[in-house]
Amino acid sequence: MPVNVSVSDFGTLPDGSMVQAVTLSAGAVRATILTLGGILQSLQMPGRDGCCAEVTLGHDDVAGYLTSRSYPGAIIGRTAGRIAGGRVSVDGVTHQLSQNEGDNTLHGGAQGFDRALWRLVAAMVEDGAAVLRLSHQSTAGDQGYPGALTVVATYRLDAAGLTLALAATSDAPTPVNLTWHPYWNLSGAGTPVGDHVLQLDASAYYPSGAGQVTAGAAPVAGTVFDFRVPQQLGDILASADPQAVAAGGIDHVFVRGSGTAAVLSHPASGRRLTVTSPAPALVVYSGVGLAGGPPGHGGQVIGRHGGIAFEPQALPDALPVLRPGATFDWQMTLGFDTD
Ligand code: G6D
Repeated sequence: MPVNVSVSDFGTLPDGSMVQAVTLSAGAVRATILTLGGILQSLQMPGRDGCCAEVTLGHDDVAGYLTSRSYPGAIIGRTAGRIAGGRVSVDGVTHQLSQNEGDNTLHGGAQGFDRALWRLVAAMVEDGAAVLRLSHQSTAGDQGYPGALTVVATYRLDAAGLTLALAATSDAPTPVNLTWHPYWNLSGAGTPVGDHVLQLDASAYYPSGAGQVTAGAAPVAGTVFDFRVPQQLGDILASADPQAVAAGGIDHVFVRGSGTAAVLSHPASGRRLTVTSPAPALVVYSGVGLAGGPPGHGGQVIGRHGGIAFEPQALPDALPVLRPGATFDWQMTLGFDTD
């Protein structure tokens, strides 16, 4: 399989810094990643008709990413999800984090990892794969978090698919719960994902409470969130189930089993996305709040439910604390195939 890596300038940040774009290709799959936020800006894959379509939501300029409130394609940190009141306690000391969603902290605060300019460490062909390595240094006190955190992100594309691996180390105890936030629309047309079919390896989920801060886990059996059997997304997005109505669709934490985390398919095109990760939880977000954001690829209007995100992460009631000498490892692998 032909594998290639190329680097180009994408655009400048308000302070004049250049954002670079690195394109990894393996066969008919092509991924473009930005040094801004480690963002997956584009993913092109073939369908039944052979031609390649854009299947991840993104923007064609830096302004789109700085304007968006949906974290399209971004590496999320230090802590994914919501933290009530933005307060975390580490070893008995309470830290007030950046509160960027009312009183809560969402996805690492107002200037989370999605807004950082990551350092391009290496872009190369290695062992038959197209590889990109980025790094980010989050200083002590960044967004209110204790300790200085160093993160290395490694994207790897080969015949097996696209893997993102994250490795973090810290010089003091700090909460860490990293994830990745690409949105997927396998139609390539940007139409709502109601025509996609989803299967999840999850027998429990966390119903959302006030402010979308989750309470305890509950079985999916007997609920519209039972995706152990494949379901058409349109059925849940239009469901009268109180949890689906309150979230406007799907915006829930699912408790992972030991199998493939998620399989998303688009019967009309034959495209299928397979998600695997060792993380114990998977947030599934059906893009409830995507409408009204900046234009997508080629000026495409991104509407409500215009994409679906799968965010492997820690369980919401078990926020990991990383201590000096340890490494926080996280990984997600995406398989792309066509029936
Ligand atoms: C995550 O679960 C959250 C959503 O609630 C949020 O709106 C989105 O990120 C931007 O998926």
